[in-house]
Amino acid sequence: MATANNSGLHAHFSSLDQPEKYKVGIAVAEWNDQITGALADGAKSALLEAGIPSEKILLHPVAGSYELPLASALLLDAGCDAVIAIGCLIKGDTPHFEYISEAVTQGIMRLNLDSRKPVIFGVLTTLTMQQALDRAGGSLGNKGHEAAVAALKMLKLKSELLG
Ligand code: RBF
Repeated sequence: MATANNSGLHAHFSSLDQPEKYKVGIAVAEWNDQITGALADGAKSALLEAGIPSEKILLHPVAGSYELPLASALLLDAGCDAVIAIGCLIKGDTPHFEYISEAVTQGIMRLNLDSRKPVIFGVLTTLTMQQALDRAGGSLGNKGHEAAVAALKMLKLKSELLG
């Protein structure tokens, strides 16, 4: 069952050392832009709160969620230390939802392992618009903000392990 706070996701995050040295990309799908805009705002504010300078946050729109893996790869090529991929897939009457969800999930995971850089899955896959609204600043918080916190945690882990 969904809860407002999924067991203290943020509980053990202490701040990133030297946040000013990091460049972070945000790729945002334009499909369902009422949702993805709110998620991107949440992600950006989490990065700013952590001390990443605004000029080092590269926010780029793409048409839809299917484009997120390539856009994320290009942002890594452009020197980003981490990328947050933001989209919103809402299940319709045809199987597109399953095809796109599967492709994006696999594409983003592959990028993580191939690049050894965090590429965070900030894609809502919901059955209804209301479920998406609840997770984009509504009753269940802002999953874009949580996605950015996940990116910060991975950058911290990488710096602790590898310097
Ligand atoms: N992109 C999304 O980000 N969310 C959607 O809910 C979504 N629904 C789509 C439904 C159909 C039938 C199609 C053909 C595309 C949809 N897309 C959606 C766009 C998709 O991610 C991609 O931008 C386009 O297929 C172009 O490659």
